[in-house]
Amino acid sequence: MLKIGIVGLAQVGKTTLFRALTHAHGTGLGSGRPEAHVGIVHVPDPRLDRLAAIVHPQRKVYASVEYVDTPGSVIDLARTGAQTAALREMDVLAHVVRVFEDKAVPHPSGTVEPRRDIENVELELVLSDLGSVEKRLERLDKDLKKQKSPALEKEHHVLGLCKQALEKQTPLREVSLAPEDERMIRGFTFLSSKPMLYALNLGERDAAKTDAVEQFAAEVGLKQRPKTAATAVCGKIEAELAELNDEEATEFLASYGLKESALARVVRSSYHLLGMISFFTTDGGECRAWTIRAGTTAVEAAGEVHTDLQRGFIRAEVVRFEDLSSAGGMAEARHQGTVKIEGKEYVLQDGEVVHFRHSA
Ligand SMILES: Nc1nc2c(ncn2[C@@H]2O[C@H](COP(=O)(O)OP(=O)(O)OP(=O)(O)O)[C@@H](O)[C@H]2O)c(=O)[nH]1
Ligand SMILES: [Mg+2]
Repeated sequence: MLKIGIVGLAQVGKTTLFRALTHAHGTGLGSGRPEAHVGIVHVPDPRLDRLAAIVHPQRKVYASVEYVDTPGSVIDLARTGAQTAALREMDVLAHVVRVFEDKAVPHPSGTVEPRRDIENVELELVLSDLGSVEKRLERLDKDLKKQKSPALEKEHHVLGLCKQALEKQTPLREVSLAPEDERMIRGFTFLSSKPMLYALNLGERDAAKTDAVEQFAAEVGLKQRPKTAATAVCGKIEAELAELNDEEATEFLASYGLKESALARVVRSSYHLLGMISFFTTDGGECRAWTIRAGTTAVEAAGEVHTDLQRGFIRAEVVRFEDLSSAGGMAEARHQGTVKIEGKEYVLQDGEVVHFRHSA
């Protein structure tokens, strides 16, 4: 399951956002409880809703993601060894950036300056990684003096590249390494290598503009950079939204001129950053969304559903969501010729509905 760590400076609205996200779509586990810091939430997906309306399954199972709320400033977390471990487990860091002005909530640095906060946090992640890299390089130097080894020399070389980048304050997510080199250093779970989603926490005044994220991103100095994305939220509004039922929520959003809650946007951006896509199954009385990496083959995807399906894989029947939706049913889609039979090596595309044929 995708793990999204909510990080940022102190008092920027992390917990407010976390509660809103987990309360609104929580699965029950930890959601909505004031003391909870981990919450598993369903990923809203209108495509799954539409499929269920066609297929009439007994159950509808959304994909889920895990949000982790981190307390206080991420700078303090990155500096204390024990806490960094929690950060290292995350797939994505959602950096909540304070943009809202509110005299009742003093900013620890005295003024609200998103650009400064973004730079400070980035620098801290870079420094934390530089510390780890230097320590490992020292160790490698010692070992290589005792005995030459191609594997260690290779590691030394790759970490050397990382060090060079970090010394120039370039986060590791911007360093392009060969896939094998990337695999080699994956175990270090460097903080600056994690995809970063900037969640700009706007004030109520700007709530209607959360759709216009580009404008705010430009104002706070965020440029298009590798493995980063920006989204805008309004913590206060999201917190209110979380208290409403679906119908009320839609109305409430509309009153602000918004189409969807922040959850959908946060999840979508995170998926996108990680190159994740969804496919659907409708077997066994269950309509279900699955999350896979882009590039996953049909036989690998079968393994996500069940190891038996992977082992006994024969063929996959694949239809695009749009085709099934417009056909209004599987039989009609077949009739229209949009259901394709694919083999093991077929690469699944986002939004495909798949039925795996397998031998027992
Ligand atoms: N006006 C306004 N206040 C907000 C917004 N989001 C959060 N706050 C307030 O800011 C204060 C801090 O919010 P929290 O969500 O606790 O912030 P945090 O980042 O979790 O704080 P720490 O965990 O202590 O670092 C609270 O008083 C919130 O009500 C917002 O969008 N607008
Ligand atoms: Mg908090």
